[in-house]
Amino acid sequence: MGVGFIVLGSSILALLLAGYFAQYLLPPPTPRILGIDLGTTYSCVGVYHAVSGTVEILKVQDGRQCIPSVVAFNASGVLVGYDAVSQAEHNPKNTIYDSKRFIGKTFTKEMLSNFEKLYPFQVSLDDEGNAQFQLTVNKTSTYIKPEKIGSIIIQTLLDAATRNLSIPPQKIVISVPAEFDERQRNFTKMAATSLGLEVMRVINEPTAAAMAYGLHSAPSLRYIIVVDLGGGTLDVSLLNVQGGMFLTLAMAGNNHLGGQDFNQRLTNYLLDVISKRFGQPLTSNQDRQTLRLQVEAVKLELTSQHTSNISMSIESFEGAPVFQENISRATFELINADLFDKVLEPIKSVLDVTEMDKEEVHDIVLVGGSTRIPKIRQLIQDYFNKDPNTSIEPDLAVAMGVSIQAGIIGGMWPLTVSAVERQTNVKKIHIS
Ligand SMILES: *[C@@H]1O[C@H](CO)[C@@H](O)[C@H](O)[C@H]1NC(C)=O
Ligand SMILES: *[C@@H]1O[C@H](CO)[C@@H](O)[C@H](O)[C@H]1NC(C)=O
Ligand SMILES: *[C@@H]1O[C@H](CO)[C@@H](O)[C@H](O)[C@H]1NC(C)=O
Ligand SMILES: *[C@@H]1O[C@H](CO)[C@@H](O)[C@H](O)[C@H]1NC(C)=O
Ligand SMILES: *[C@@H]1O[C@H](CO)[C@@H](O)[C@H](O)[C@H]1NC(C)=O
Ligand SMILES: *[C@@H]1O[C@H](CO)[C@@H](O)[C@H](O)[C@H]1NC(C)=O
Ligand SMILES: CC(=O)N[C@H]1CO[C@H](CO)[C@@H](O)[C@@H]1O
Repeated sequence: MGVGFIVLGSSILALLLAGYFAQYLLPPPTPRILGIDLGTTYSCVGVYHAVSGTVEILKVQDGRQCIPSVVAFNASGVLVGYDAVSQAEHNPKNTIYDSKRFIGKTFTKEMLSNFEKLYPFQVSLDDEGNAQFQLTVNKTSTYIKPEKIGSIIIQTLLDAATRNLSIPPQKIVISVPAEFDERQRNFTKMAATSLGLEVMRVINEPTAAAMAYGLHSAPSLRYIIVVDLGGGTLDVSLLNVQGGMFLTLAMAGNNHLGGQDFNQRLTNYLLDVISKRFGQPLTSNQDRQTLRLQVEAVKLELTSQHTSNISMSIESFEGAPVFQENISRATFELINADLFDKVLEPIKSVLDVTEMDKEEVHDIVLVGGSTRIPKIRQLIQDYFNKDPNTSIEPDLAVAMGVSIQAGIIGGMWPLTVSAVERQTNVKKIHIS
């Protein structure tokens, strides 16, 4: 088991270290380098503890580990994470999300009209073609750059770490998508260096996920496929690792496939049921919002249960009737069947371009909340005829991996293992 591997190797060392610290009456060292996963939808921070040999993902807001990568501005100040999300509906123009999609990239004027359709906030371009978000707060218009949004999120993670470790950390390791070019990596770094932090290393997210499973200490050459299925995008990377050196061999992805699409299918299905049952369509935004929230809850429940149910009173209909519907996992799978099948496409394409057989892949690492969906796991498992690595929470795998890298760089890692990446010029294949 992946976790077993890490725990076993390091627990022996933990014993040695514990003995060492006891012998010299030293307290265990406080982790000094943070691992930061600055994600498109969620961001998390972790530390590696030398003595216990464990990674701890810190609690950031209200006891929750990861926070939404959302920053909002209003006349009282700046709101981050859950605080920003909870007021988003009332302040859509000044609530910025998805800023990672803009960081370090340049755009043309033609692309702006696209953003107008996609986002409630306003995106404009500076003289160099960098994106900036236009805010209207305190009756004045200001611009804020994507890297500044990144800084605000990192500051929030840093504050949580300072509270937890009681000394302000000054060094971090940060992860970025494998497809980020040098400029995107530089701008991501800047988000941290502008806070006075030293960025010890920038690592690729798939590499981090593989490290979470201890694959950097694999004794011989291994081929790894990392499947990252989040809220709106699917990213697949084929890596190999030998002697702690990671190499990205191929990348493919679909920028329009993820949890939101599965929710939309279920929402549409239920809107249809409502129309038929009550003889009128559901048009009220308020009721649709209630339905959408319940759909998300149903999707989550169906990852562990075989049935789930919706129950809501439809306020906009005469007499506010109750709508109750049981939804089976089979129904959810049926209405999403074609979308689920699409998960295999980029997997096949990374194997195609590298002329590899699926039998040659040693490990399949699943990342991103949507890989919890049992049918998706099963499709991947059937395709490879092998169990994927799932023992680590798919939302935390990247954060755990960067924290391990931070531990290695900080010399906290038991036994000297190394983990480095060789940069390659592999181009991502886009599938839609
Ligand atoms: C997961 O990863 C480890 C490597 O740490 C590997 O040995 C194991 O067989 C993998 N597969 C599963 C299903 O856990
Ligand atoms: C800004 O948002 C916070 C959180 O929603 C709220 O408590 C505060 O009243 C808002 N300030 C203004 C001036 O609207
Ligand atoms: C708006 O003005 C208030 C009071 O001057 C200030 O506290 C707040 O930070 C300002 N908001 C922003 C986003 O600049
Ligand atoms: C640090 O965070 C961990 C995990 O969230 C928690 O168990 C621990 O109690 C925290 N320590 C302090 C001093 O806040
Ligand atoms: C990235 O930053 C480095 C050092 O700060 C600089 O030398 C390099 O030119 C930058 N590259 C790009 C593409 O911005
Ligand atoms: C849903 O299932 C429960 C019991 O499992 C049943 O009592 C209820 O009538 C069902 N509702 C519908 C709308 O089928
Ligand atoms: C998601 C949801 O609403 N689930 C409910 C289904 O019905 C049972 C009892 O009938 C509730 O306990 C669940 O909360």
